[in-house]
Amino acid sequence: MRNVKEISLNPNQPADQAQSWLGSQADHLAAELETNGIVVLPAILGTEQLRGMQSAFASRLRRMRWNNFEGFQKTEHYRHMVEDVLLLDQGFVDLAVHPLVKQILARYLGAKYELTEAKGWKSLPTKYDFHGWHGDTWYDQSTQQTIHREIKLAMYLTDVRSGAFKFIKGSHRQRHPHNLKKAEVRDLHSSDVIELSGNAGTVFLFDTSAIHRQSIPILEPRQAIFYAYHDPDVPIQAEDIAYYRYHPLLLNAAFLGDLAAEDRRILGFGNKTNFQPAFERGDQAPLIYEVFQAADSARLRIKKLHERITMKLRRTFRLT
Ligand SMILES: O=C(O)CCC(=O)C(=O)O
Repeated sequence: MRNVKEISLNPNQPADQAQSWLGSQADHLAAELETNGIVVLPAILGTEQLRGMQSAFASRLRRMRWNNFEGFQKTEHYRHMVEDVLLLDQGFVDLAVHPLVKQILARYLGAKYELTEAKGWKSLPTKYDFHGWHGDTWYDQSTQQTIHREIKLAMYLTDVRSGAFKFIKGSHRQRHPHNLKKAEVRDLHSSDVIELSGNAGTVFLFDTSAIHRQSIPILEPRQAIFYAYHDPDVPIQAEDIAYYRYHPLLLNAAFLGDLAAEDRRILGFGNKTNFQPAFERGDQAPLIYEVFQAADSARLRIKKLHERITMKLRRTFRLT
């Protein structure tokens, strides 16, 4: 596997030289992606950019999202999910449409791909095996014969020494993606396993049809983001339509100042293919949600009452 430090981007090169250098790096990295199903990129973000992304992401991890408090979503025990990270900081957008990333993706996915999901999460320390070996299911396997291409870009926001991303080299595009059964896991060859520990800022691309997982035990919290790129015209599997997983990206106008036409396409500007008008989730909100809502309404009423009584007392006794 490529050592991250082997290649570095040089901002002082003349534009045409830089372009051809970029092209040859992209050829090289795309070939590695094609062979192994995974490739680590050179350091493509500056320290300041990384810091901005880390602190914006951390701000969403302080509490669970509720009412007018932004925060993480919690739908499982071991991960705090931060959806729609492109809203948070310029660095998340710059990473999504970084020239080297785009060139590799164009080689691997063709000319029609878009960024279809941009989220991240904090994995909590545990020894429990909460999410085993799998390939990512996303397209409708009941109608699609083709193993469709999807690439995830992953980036660590914390230094990762345990709970690293784990991947079976060369396992991409062999079968339709699925969760592996025990017998399939027993047949995996340990010599093909790549475990990707690395510092905050480590960026890698992998084909999501390949067998992968987060390794356990997770000894310290890990923060990472994962972007999914695929052709938006490929029919999505039913459960992701029901959840509206691949909703058009939520973007922040402040970060969209310098986009080229290609970037706007990649970010899905004007593409309504997977937009669901007046979308509402089909499942019922849990009872605890109703209880919190009632408790918060009571809190607001008591606050208002308290203000009115205080005002009245002030007027009666002419207090200031
Ligand atoms: O969190 C990890 O390292 C694994 C990520 C993963 O399995 C996925 O994105 O499908």
